[in-house]
Amino acid sequence: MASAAEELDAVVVGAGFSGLYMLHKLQEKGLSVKVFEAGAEIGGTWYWNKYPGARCDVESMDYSYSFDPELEQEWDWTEKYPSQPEILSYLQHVADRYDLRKDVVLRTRVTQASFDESTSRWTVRTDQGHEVSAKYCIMATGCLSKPKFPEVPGLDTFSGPWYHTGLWPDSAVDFSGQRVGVIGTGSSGIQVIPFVADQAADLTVFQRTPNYVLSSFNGPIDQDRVAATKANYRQAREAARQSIFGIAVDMPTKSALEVSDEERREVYQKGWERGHLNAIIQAYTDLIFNEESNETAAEFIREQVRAKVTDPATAAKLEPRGYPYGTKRPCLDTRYYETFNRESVHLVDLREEALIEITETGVRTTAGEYAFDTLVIATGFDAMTGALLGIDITGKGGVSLSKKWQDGPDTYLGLALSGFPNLFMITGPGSPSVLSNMVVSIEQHVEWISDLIDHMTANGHSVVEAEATAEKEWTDHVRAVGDMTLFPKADSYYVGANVPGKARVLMPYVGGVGGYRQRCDEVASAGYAGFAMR
Ligand code: FAD
Ligand code: N01
Repeated sequence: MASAAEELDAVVVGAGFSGLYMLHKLQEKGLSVKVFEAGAEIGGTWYWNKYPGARCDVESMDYSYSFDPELEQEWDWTEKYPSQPEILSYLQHVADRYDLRKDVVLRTRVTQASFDESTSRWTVRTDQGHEVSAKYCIMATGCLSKPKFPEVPGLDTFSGPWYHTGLWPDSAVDFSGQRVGVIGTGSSGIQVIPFVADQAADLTVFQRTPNYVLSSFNGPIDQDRVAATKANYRQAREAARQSIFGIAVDMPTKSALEVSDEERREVYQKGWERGHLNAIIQAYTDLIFNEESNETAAEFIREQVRAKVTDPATAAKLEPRGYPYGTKRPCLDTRYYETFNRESVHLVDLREEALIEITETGVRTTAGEYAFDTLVIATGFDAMTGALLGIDITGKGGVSLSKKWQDGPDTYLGLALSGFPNLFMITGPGSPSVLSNMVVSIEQHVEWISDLIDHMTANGHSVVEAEATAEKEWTDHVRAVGDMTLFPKADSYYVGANVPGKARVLMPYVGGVGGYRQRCDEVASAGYAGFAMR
């Protein structure tokens, strides 16, 4: 006889920044909660992406939880931009400090979640045979957690080892003396390439689209900055919460076309030397709205590439062109462009010779074959919807999420879905998510969901569901705001273009984290307008 499903108040899927904080909030309420995590350790992104060179490109003092002033005072970051091991140990500290691990089930992937209309509860099943019944189902599955592989055939035939940056093994990989091929030059590729080059006998980089890569000027954290921030952390956090990208910067007041070439160059140069993701894109009011303005910043960055790369032909291939700056996620590097000055490093431009297949011995393009001992796959993720659609989720009337989202992900505030009561997403499509300092967005989502649960408890409600009209209005708004910008112009993962067959719609909300927060607060103050409760 099948045993009865375990009854819980809430199931959380994923134990990264989102799932851990959600768990903490639910534990504080005294609710029974289980977190299922596919990985062998907590940490999410910072557990899986252990490739050499992996680090954050939001400054450590900003890329951290703000919910407990004691936590932010007691933790000491060592670098301006924290490395993957440092962020992972921070999250491990958080898990231990708030006694979170007791409710986390590791090495367990949720495969199915279905809403039972007769009981108004979610039944959640895992690949380890769990079946639990929960009132709330909270997806903290991550925007960049489902790895994407090159669409060409043959990876399974390659005779040497290969590593996807997003599935890096726990033990160190030694590239010494090897011929290595790296496919992909997004944020992961540009981070791993210099470190592979340090060890490999020979490295070939396969680039399909050159990226806009700014220098990070990373180094030991500035202790004056630490002291100043710790003395004023509340104001700093508030400024981040009200900002556009979750990072407080001085807001621009002028168009890039309003100032002289000389003044603009000076501003971009200062931005460049600041080593900050937003220093150039937020230097003028119109860089993400106006192509002509954008081109001034794009050309400034191309000049830096030409200055750094000694071989003009290689520099020309590395110069980012064909899409506006900032419309694919820009990168911050450590020695990326300089790496191409090494004799052992070669660049293959896949716009000149297309990738055909991976073979037993290497990689074949339309121009010929390249032999390798090891491959590094840095081809990114099925972003924003991939992890959610990786679970067989069915709502009211047995309608699946994949059917609901066949033309693109409609959501209410990126947090909830009509037809899927009591299910919430953290950093779902339709929220600022990947366009923000994600910890700022994550905290806002978790706190908003937590408040909604309190509201339901206080009012004796057991079911909450986004109304279809509210969902449509929000989704239309997300797309309308997106269409005012240059974002739809690039074939980015923001629009699903990196995954063949995926609906092409701009998934993150580009209206800014401050404006988004205000809208969420208004919805809550209006008694959760756009939600039906009973
Ligand atoms: P994740 O950290 O992705 O955690 C989600 C977890 O859910 C994963 O552990 C996954 O295993 C688990 N999961 C998914 N599906 C299932 C399932 N079906 N069953 C069980 N478990 C499941 N953001 C920034 O703001 N700044 C940065 O500088 C930055 N750098 C990044 C660098 C890298 C290499 C990557 C990949 C992302 C980076 N990001 C950055 C984005 C980063 O993902 C977020 O900042 C943040 O860590 C997301 O936390 P999360 O908990 O929402 O998701
Ligand atoms: O993935 P990506 P990522 N054949 O999608 C190429 C965060 N992150 O893992 O641009 C050949 O950006 C693809 O080419 P193209 C951050 O949010 C942050 O690097 O599609 N090439 C591209 O060059 C980031 O944005 C950090 O033409 C193929 C690359 O692979 C997000 O995670 C570090 C291909 C994929 O780039 C994802 O970054 C790491 C194919 N079939 C990650 N398919 C920080 O620094 C794809 N490519 C904070």
